[in-house]
Amino acid sequence: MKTQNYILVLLIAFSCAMCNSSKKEKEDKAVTQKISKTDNDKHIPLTPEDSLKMVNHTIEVKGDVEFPLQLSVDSLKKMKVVTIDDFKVVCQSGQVKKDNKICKGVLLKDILEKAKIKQDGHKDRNFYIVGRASDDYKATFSWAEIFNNPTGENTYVLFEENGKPVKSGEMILICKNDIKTGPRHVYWLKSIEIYKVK
Ligand SMILES: Nc1nc2c(c(=O)[nH]1)N[C@H]1C(S)=C(S)[C@@H](COP(=O)(O)O)O[C@H]1N2
Ligand SMILES: [Mo]
Repeated sequence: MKTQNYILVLLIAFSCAMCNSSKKEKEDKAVTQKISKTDNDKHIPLTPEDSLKMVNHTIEVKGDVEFPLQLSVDSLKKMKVVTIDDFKVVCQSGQVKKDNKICKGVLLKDILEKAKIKQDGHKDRNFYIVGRASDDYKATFSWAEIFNNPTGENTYVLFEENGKPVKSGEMILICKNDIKTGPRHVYWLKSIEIYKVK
């Protein structure tokens, strides 16, 4: 093969690799850019079309785990489902954003046990867990909070609010015993990432 042809093949292969990021990811990025262009503290109402683009049908459980998972509402329903009463979403400002009488979800702890964090002996406990949304909103938990603290019994992935599927996306990560529950209430949940502290 001539050098010129060889370079051409390389260029094509390279541009194909660059196109690899999924359509969904591109759409998410476009919407996120719209959000971040405006004041980050303000609640920017999205158009129904843009909101729809942020919805994920599955959440990815990944990072330092033995068994990465893709969880849908249906797969959560096959796990141990818990009922959560009187869950209020309170913003850092003190404003009550939501007041749910009854919700259904699965403990984050059960999800992490299913994925099995890659631990090297019993002193290997310094992990952090990030709940990430399509708009790149994030909440962080620690291994100790989930596995050695009452927070572990109060952190859920919700799929139902007041008898109906959740509205902003299909699954929401919540922590019921936070003082202000808004910050670690992650709607449009996309992934749960487990990383070891380096
Ligand atoms: N994906 C995502 N989740 C989020 C937010 C966000 O911007 N994106 N805002 C948080 C904040 S600041 C609050 S108070 C609660 C309620 O926000 P809402 O008023 O947008 O429903 O959700 C939290 N979860
Ligand atoms: Mo908030």
